[in-house]
Amino acid sequence: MQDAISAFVCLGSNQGVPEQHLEAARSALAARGLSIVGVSPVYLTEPQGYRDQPWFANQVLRLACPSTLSPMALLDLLLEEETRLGRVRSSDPALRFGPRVIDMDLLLFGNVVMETPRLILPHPRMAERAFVLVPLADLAPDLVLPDGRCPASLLAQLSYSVTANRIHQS
Ligand code: PH2
Ligand code: MG
Ligand code: MG
Repeated sequence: MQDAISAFVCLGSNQGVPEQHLEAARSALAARGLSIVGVSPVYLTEPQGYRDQPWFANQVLRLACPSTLSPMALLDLLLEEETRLGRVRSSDPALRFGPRVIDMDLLLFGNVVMETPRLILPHPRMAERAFVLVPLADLAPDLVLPDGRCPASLLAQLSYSVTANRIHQS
């Protein structure tokens, strides 16, 4: 059998009881047959992008994907499960980065680099986001991104702070 491919997914929620939505997301992915081989701590994180909204709970998962699963098939599965868990997408572009029950963003799929209208890998905004990079560094401290950078060196470029499980980023 060929080696499994490591994919990293960032979970996020800032509505209802966010930690419960993260738990429901992990269960949903496992129920779809995905193998979750690593989970970061859950962090409470300052909203980025659209700032006037509740703080998020964020967590990064590591999945071991069979070589038969394509990045696009994984994306489709994540979007389907977001909808099943109650995510409603607003047609208002101003709310693209607004509150959500659950978000499951594909950050990395092995060393795949791709850019299509539906999916860009690595995730195009991950390098700017402490709420992604801090849990990613916890989970995979030795990870090297396709461009040779690692989470710690990306974090060194950002202005952020971590206090217990809270991540502030201005
Ligand atoms: N997701 C966004 C926009 N801003 N901020 C935090 N802290 N956490 C998120 O998951 C997040 C965000 C769009 O998906
Ligand atoms: Mg997102
Ligand atoms: Mg998303």
